[in-house]
Amino acid sequence: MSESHAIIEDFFGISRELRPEAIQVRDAVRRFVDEKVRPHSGRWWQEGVFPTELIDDMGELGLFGPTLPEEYGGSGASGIVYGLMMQELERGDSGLRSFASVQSGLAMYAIYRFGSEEQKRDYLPRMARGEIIGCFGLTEPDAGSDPGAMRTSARRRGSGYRISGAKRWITNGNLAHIAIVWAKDDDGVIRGFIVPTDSPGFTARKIETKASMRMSVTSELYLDNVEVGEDALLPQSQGLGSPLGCLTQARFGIAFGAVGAALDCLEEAAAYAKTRIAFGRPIAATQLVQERVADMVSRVVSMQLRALQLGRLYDQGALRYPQVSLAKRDNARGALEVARMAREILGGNGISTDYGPMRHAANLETVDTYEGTYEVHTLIIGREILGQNAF
Ligand code: TGC
Ligand code: FAD
Repeated sequence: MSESHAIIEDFFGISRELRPEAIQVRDAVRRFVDEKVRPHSGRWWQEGVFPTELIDDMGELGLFGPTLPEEYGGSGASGIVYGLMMQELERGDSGLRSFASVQSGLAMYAIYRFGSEEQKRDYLPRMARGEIIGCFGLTEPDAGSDPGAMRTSARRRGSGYRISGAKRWITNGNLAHIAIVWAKDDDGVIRGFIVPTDSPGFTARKIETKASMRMSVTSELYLDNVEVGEDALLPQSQGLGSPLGCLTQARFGIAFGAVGAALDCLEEAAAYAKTRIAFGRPIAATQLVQERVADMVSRVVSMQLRALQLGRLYDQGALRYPQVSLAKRDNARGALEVARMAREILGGNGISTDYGPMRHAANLETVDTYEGTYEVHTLIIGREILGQNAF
């Protein structure tokens, strides 16, 4: 990392608050992203390609399920270490972080938190190595912000279940070997199921029209009378609180990930401003560009402090989901604002994927929306403070 990048990242001395082992992990993931991702991310994004060849490396780096105990393939990492991993992946591209978020925070966490001992031993170590990829099917064509309105059903049939329904906007859908599918049982209670994606009646269709998150695979899932055994049910899952509990894990990672995207934009814009000459001097020497840069640094510092405190609460076992909502809401929006400002500083070059800001800005439109929109998190915070449900 160049000296000026270090000044930007540590403007408020964040690294001084991190344990040496956390810095070691952060820097190892940063090296991986610098060497294997950033040189190619613009092209992969343009081509709409997810680099599946990196999955083994990501498994070896311990990026899947890091907070889980070692017996299930994790490393018992702290929340802060998990967050820093997501930060560094999102420096490369939000789609790369999404891949890891879904694998770890959604699919693996659902099995860890709601699965049987047998399911945990069967799936988690292989998922930690990246041998089995998971996706998480909660959203439906007519139920996004309000997942309780889902229509997918799991009807009792003999000793198993028959699942029917459609899921939309599912990250990793066409890459996954298993889908965690949320469905209503005969009593209308939401339960989670591990559904192998090669089950008869299961189809995944890639959504090809995205102008955001182009490096990530996003799919529609169709389940047409998919038969699964009793062993597919996540036995501890019970009600909407179960999938929402998984979202808390992934939203936590997004709060850190957004910092990575913002840092990448800010660093690129600052470097560009120093070398781009207009009216006979570097644009960095103009007051308006300096004001922009100060605004960007200010937003990044706020985001870093929010993420760090969120990580501390996680590690103290004191984290509450409205706090995660606030951090996800404001860090996703903050990163989007930083990316747009960086794009402006790069002028015409700013709209090209030869540079990062436009790609990050386009991705961050999704980050601002998925895992609960800005408005949904606003209402979660409002409900927490005011005690009134305004959904
Ligand atoms: P509500 O009554 O508020 O809650 C039902 C039960 O769930 C509990 N709960 C939570 N528990 C843990 N974590 C959370 N974040 C929780 N939020 C709520 C709640 O305490 C209650 O428990 P209990 O025991 O009292 O029954 O339910 P509601 O129907 O009013 O809905 C609330 C609302 C709108 C906040 C919720 O439905 C919501 O969060 N909607 C947004 C949906 C969303 O975020 N979907 C994301 C899909 S996954 C995704 O986008 C992956 S992106 C890929 C990537 O990360 O890269
Ligand atoms: P809607 O719920 O239809 O909302 C539309 C608009 O109305 C939004 O602005 C919303 O904020 C607003 N709105 C809704 N209700 C209210 C209210 N009460 N008050 C004020 N405003 C309101 N889902 C998964 O399950 N798994 C995944 O892996 C996954 N990956 C995704 C990947 C991508 C690239 C994208 C784009 C989405 C992904 N999602 C996934 C879905 C995502 O979580 C939803 O898109 C999101 O929760 C919003 O739901 P919706 O799109 O149906 O919007």
